[in-house]
Amino acid sequence: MTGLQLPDRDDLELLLEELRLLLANLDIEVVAVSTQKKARPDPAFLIGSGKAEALKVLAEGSQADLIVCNDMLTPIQLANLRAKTEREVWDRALVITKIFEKRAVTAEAKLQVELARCRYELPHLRGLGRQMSNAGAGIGTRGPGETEFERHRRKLQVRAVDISRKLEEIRRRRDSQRKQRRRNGVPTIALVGYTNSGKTTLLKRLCGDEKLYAADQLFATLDTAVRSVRSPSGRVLLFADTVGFIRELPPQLIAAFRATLEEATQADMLLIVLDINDPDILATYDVIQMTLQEIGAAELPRTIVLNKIDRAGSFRVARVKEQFRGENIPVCALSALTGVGVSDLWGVFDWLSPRRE
Ligand SMILES: Nc1nc2c(ncn2[C@@H]2O[C@H](COP(=O)(O)OP(=O)(O)OP(=O)(O)O)[C@@H](O)[C@H]2O)c(=O)[nH]1
Ligand SMILES: [Mg+2]
Repeated sequence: MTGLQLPDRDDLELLLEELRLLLANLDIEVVAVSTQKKARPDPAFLIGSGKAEALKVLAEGSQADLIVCNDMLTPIQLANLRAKTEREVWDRALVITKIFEKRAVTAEAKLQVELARCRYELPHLRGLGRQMSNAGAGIGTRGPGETEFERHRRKLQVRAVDISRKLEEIRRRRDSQRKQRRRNGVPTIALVGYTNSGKTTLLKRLCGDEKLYAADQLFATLDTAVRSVRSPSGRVLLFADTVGFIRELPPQLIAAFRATLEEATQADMLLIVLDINDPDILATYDVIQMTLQEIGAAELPRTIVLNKIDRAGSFRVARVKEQFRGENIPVCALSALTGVGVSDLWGVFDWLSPRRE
């Protein structure tokens, strides 16, 4: 595993720790870590070329088959690192995409992941194709690899367009369902937050549907699930579960999961679910803010849910609540797993009414 310490990056440790966890979710064990301080990424290797050489030695010494880079690699950097280290090389975006591939169950999730994969591969193919044709071609002739690459590239392009069309249909269907709900006067509340924070567990607790899948793994949920719930005061509310966020979620995935994430952008309120035991809870909250901004949901009314209080002491609960007080947003501390504190949540929905068209 390798990563760059750039001047504007103060969370490399965190990113690497998270990358280790992401890899564990693919049953991959990290045997060695190598980082480098640099003013800016090297265009050829990301890390310096000497460091790339050292990485090869490190990989040999620790018998690593795979090199995983925390930073996003350009097609050229990826090809160069592969050649230099004689190892398979992945970047963070590819690791996350692979977990999504592993978790996708429904047809929609599979299509979305495949689209993200196509969009990830296309620029890489272009880079490789250029390299191959430069290597073998004389002036005015076609490179030996070019036609093969071109064929594969065109196939991917056609597939990407095809999937986009299917997803667009799904989006339209969802949109008209949402409009219908609004006409019926039912407000929608979307559960958003970091992966593994307990969104699905909270939805299970609220609606009692045991079939919803919650698990101690990253990206357990890749689909939206919308459930109607009757509040203690007798109001009907809709809750939408969504795909979890993570630091540096690849843009291809955000784009491909638009139909799913739109459930959040179109909601009347967001429940931002945080794990109260997260030692970097404020940094995590910032990541969520940024992701919400990217998907266009930053302006929605919100409530902060500090989850998993069954595993935190009362001092911790009070302290984290205090930290969020300045945000001027309702904060609710609860345990989705045991149900403690969940009854306090209902009050925040009292004034909620569905958006007008
Ligand atoms: N101790 C404790 N564990 C919890 C609580 N809520 C959720 N969990 C556990 O946290 C893990 C993740 O829960 P999920 O509900 O799947 O989390 P999620 O936010 O939906 O995660 P993704 O779908 O991956 O984004 C599971 O093992 C849950 O049992 C809680 O209040 N207390
Ligand atoms: Mg979930």
